[in-house]
Amino acid sequence: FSPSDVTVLFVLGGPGAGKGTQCANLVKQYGFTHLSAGDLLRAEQERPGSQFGDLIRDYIKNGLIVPMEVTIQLLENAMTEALQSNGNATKGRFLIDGFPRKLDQAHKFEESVCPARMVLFFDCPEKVMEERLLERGKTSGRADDNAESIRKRFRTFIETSMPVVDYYEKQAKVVKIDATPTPDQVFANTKARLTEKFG
Ligand code: UP5
Ligand code: MG
Repeated sequence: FSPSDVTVLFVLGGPGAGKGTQCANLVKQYGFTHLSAGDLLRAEQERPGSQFGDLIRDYIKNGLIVPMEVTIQLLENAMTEALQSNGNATKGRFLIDGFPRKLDQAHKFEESVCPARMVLFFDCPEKVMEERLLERGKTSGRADDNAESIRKRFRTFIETSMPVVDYYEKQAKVVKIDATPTPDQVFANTKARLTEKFG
């Protein structure tokens, strides 16, 4: 597909900041196609015959960033599929959740797929994110919702992913939202900020 066929919003924030929760709200309100890079990687890990299963499992458990070729290919495939399959009901509008989380990914995606229109950044203190993830870990079955993996995810977020937010900040593309209130309150603030910016 051509970059002019699509509008992409990146949705960033630390582990457990509420990216997935708010993307679900945005889909209901505005009709986007929601693509979570983490969900796509987990699905690829489970896909019979995938050559990347073991690699993805290992990276996710250790909170490390899977080599970008894998993730970008999965995103591009999912975008192509969405554009072909839903009669383009969402008009090529995509929420890309949890990506890019390393500068090289950001550069590569913008070069080879398309530039992002804006970045929603859900800002949340570690203590709050840790509580949410440990609580979710009681039932999520996610291999990285345990104290040790959570610590590693936080470190990767600070060292590797925050520079991506700073990079887009310099381009004035970031809308930063406090992710600590209730999900409804966070969504209300998100809507207000989007209206402010785009009318
Ligand atoms: N919750 C949500 N909002 C709340 C609120 N306002 N108040 C109270 N509770 C709230 O929410 C997390 C939990 O908190 C839920 O129980 C929710 O009900 C509650 P969620 O909406 O799931 O938050 P989210 O930010 O989506 O958290 P997630 O755990 O998905 O974030 P991560 O960024 O850690 O996970 P992701 O799936 O994106 O990535 C996982 C791993 O995949 C990475 O660590 C990495 O190893 C790999 N990866 C790559 O290698 N490359 C990529 O490009 C992407 C991922
Ligand atoms: Mg998520």
